[in-house]
Amino acid sequence: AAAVRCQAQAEDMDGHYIRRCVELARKAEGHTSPNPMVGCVIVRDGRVVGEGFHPKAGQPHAEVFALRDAGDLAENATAYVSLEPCNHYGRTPPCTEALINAKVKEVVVGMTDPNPIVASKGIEKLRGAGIDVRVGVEEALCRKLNEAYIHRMLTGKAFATLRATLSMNGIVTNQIGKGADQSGGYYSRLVKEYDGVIISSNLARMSTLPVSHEAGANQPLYIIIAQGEGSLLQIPFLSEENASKAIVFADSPVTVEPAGVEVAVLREMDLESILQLLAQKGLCSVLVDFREAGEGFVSLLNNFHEEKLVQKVVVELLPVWLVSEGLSNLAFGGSQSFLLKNMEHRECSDNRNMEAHVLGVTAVAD
Ligand code: AOF
Ligand code: ZN
Repeated sequence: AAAVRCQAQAEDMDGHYIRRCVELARKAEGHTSPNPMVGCVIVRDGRVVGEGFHPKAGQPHAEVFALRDAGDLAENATAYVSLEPCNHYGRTPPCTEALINAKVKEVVVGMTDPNPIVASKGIEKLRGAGIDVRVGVEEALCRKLNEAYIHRMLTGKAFATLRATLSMNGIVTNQIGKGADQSGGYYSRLVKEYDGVIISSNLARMSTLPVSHEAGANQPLYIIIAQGEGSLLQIPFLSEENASKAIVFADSPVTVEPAGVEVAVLREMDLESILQLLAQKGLCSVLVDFREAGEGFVSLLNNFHEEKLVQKVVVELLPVWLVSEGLSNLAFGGSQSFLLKNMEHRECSDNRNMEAHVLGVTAVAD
């Protein structure tokens, strides 16, 4: 019984330290692409002696920072890593070597690395060196952390999230919640988690685009879809200095102002090709922003479901009831809106089908 209890305790500790690895990894959220976010903790005699995370592609991996932090105390210690240690010479030398040289006794791995040049070879290498390796601790959490990286590795496409703002009566609007684009606002919080944001040329033509104002926050690449444009597209939110923060996908040649913005002319403007091209450029995740979406932009989503091109949907529900002309489900400009207040939500489950979770939202009319 004592042995069983002891093992249960060890498993608890494994989970505890891998959760800490994930927390550390997240410190670099938005900065690691095309690399994954990875965290590492070194524990000796029940005490944390080193911690580290991968800050940015090209820089050392999480294990290296944690081993440096631990120094000589890494000998005979247990290393916890949210992702399998690499076993290849990439931009940096293999982490398996660093762990072996540091003489750690055990390695606990959250999940194996889907990168075909790693894929379990790291684990084999460590085991071959006589290190005890446990794999698959808090695996679901580790997968969630790097869902975009994993998706790109397995499909060669960027992970796509659709976002839209809806009125209470379900009309897609071009507004974002008041203050939503301010530092810490919902939109800027969302944007900094993505490597890129796909927007319509209509939105790009508007004066300012919300970006994250937080110091050091990731600024995404703006991917502008220009269909049936004239010969000139002006993008007021960009200057020549930050022209590299955008790329235009157009269906015919177009001159872009400011100069210096990359333009890619695609004969067929489909979401699949766009997500492949973005993955090749090293983007793991993109947010598809629906504001000011015209018909061409909306048609990008034809077949997205069959082709499994979209992985997630995010909506922001505004406390307004919109009365739009002709009852279209897209409302811009001149529509009338009634402001509501005291919004509340609760999750309601359909008893016949437990998979269906419905969010019930109420708000008070003035
Ligand atoms: C680890 N620890 O912290 C990370 C790993 O170009 P490189 O040398 O940075 O290698 C990138 C690959 O290494 C990346 O695609 C992924 O397979 C792995 N990332 N591995 O052991 C880390 N970031
Ligand atoms: Zn590595």
